[in-house]
Amino acid sequence: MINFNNIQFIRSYVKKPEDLLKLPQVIFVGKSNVGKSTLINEITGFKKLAFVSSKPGHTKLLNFYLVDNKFYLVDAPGYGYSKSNKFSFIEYSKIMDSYFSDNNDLKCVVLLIDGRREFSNDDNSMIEFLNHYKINYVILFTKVDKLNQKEKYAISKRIKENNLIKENTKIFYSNINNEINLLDFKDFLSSIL
Ligand SMILES: Nc1nc2c(ncn2[C@@H]2O[C@H](COP(=O)(O)OP(=O)(O)OP(=O)(O)O)[C@@H](O)[C@H]2O)c(=O)[nH]1
Ligand SMILES: [Mg+2]
Repeated sequence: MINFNNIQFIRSYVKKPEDLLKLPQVIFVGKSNVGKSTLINEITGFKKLAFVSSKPGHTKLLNFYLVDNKFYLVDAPGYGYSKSNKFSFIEYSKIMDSYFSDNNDLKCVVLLIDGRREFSNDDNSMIEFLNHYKINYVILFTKVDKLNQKEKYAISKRIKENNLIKENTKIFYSNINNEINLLDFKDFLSSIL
């Protein structure tokens, strides 16, 4: 079992690091402001470990954390924020292409989607990319604490209607007010490493 509270920030990188231990990696990707950094803080129990911002586009580099000396958790920059943003799509693609290419340590991509929103074109491009390169991924819906029952039901409908998502894709939900929700997600991470 992994002790998620035993976590250490390694450093930020602009491309796939070459100076790390040979350990498995899990990366959190998704639209800017979806809650990637928040999720890192939630699962590790350290509220201020990864920088959370109410303004989109905060994380601009690949931030590596070492969890329990067993695997690296990677906080990726967000995509899809306004075109005028200083952090351009080109920069984003450069960082991510370098990260994904020939990365044998990558065990799983966690694609975060805001539970209140439809899949964006960028979300769908990411799913297509992951399917195309046969990269193992799961989907985690965030901000479900803001949803009522009907809106929660709409999520399952959206998954069914999105024909890019394979039938056996694992789906998780996060709710920052209820950590118990993340237990199955942590069990899943422990099981794939
Ligand atoms: N209510 C609620 N708010 C959340 C949740 N997850 C994240 N937030 C809020 O959403 C905002 C953005 O969260 P971040 O964790 O900084 O998002 P990010 O995906 O890391 O954003 P970038 O670094 O810009 O890509 C913050 O104000 C968080 O408090 C959630 O599950 N529920
Ligand atoms: Mg962030």
